[in-house]
Amino acid sequence: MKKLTLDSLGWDSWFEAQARTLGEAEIPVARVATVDRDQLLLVGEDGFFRAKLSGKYMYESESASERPCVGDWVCVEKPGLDQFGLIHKVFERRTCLRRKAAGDLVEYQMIAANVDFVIIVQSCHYDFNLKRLERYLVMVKDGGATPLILLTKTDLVTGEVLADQIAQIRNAGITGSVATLSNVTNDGVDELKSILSPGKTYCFVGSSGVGKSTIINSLVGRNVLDTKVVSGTGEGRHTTVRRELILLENGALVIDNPGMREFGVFGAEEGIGASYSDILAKATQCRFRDCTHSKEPGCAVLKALERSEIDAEHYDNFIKLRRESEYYRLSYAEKRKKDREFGRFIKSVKKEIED
Ligand SMILES: Nc1nc2c(ncn2[C@@H]2O[C@H](COP(=O)(O)OP(=O)(O)OP(=O)(O)O)[C@@H](O)[C@H]2O)c(=O)[nH]1
Ligand SMILES: [Mg+2]
Ligand SMILES: [Zn+2]
Repeated sequence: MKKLTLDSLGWDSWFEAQARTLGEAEIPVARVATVDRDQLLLVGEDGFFRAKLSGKYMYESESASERPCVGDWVCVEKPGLDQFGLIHKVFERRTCLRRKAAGDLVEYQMIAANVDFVIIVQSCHYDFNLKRLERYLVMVKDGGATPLILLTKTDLVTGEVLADQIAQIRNAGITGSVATLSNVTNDGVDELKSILSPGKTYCFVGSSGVGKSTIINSLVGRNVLDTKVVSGTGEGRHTTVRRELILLENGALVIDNPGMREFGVFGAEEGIGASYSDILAKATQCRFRDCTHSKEPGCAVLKALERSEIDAEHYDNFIKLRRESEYYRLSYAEKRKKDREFGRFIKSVKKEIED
């Protein structure tokens, strides 16, 4: 592998200024390419290598959002060849992409750090949704990156449908750049390539199955990422499971992401699924599909609770978390409608995209 420079990996004066305050002349730094539980893949001047968090860092970092995520810059000690590097510090992020974490109204889940542009991908075939697009725009703005909108699968719709979707975006007052492409006919792929600059980081987000990994494979020119055929309605099944930083030939850096349904709420429900699989398994046997498992007749969860097949405290936590997640969704919807502050926020987002 040819020698990389830190600049080519996205290092800039923002990080340089932090490095100087650390007071050491030669601090080995690297960028996080992938996080796999407690193991990380880093990329530095000598290429890719594995690392872990130092015990001290683990101990001192109080919240999950302080832990390194893809795109972060870290200080890392490299004990020797074939050994894990040890991460001592995570640099303050210049920008980030984040969403509300499960069951917590304050904590955020980091999606990616230090991204310059977030490419919001929607497929014009079944996936296009203006409200969701606006929510993505708000999320991108919140983290300080610049949004780019990309409509995929143009081969599956007529020109009229596509034109109508673009008109809907414009009528909503969103004036930023909207790119369109088809991975089948390759229409628009070169145009997308031409807007990616060396040393800049582009993070792809959007629902599962819209073609994020397919585009990145096409940009790389090789199948570096898994993709999977989706059902007739375009519904995906979460082929990508990991966030990953990839270096393109032209020097641009791209981050692939697993599909997101609705951030915030989705984050919460994902968390519920992982920790409460026993309750969710029972819930499939409830009489009503929209059972809240609190009072309904024929509720299999309540029955299991009565028989002590489910722990009472575990059940209480589940209900509490569910309520918080619903509360969050409601408050979000209400904000959208009533809160004038939020209206102004949306306007400032749109203004920012115009500028
Ligand atoms: N017709 C058509 N199919 C496409 C296009 N782009 C991608 N696909 C297909 O859509 C399916 C899903 O593509 P992926 O790239 O795996 O989607 P993804 O967004 O990475 O999905 P997740 O990893 O689950 O988030 C694959 O079968 C692709 O071949 C396109 O422009 N047109
Ligand atoms: Mg994918
Ligand atoms: Zn129930």
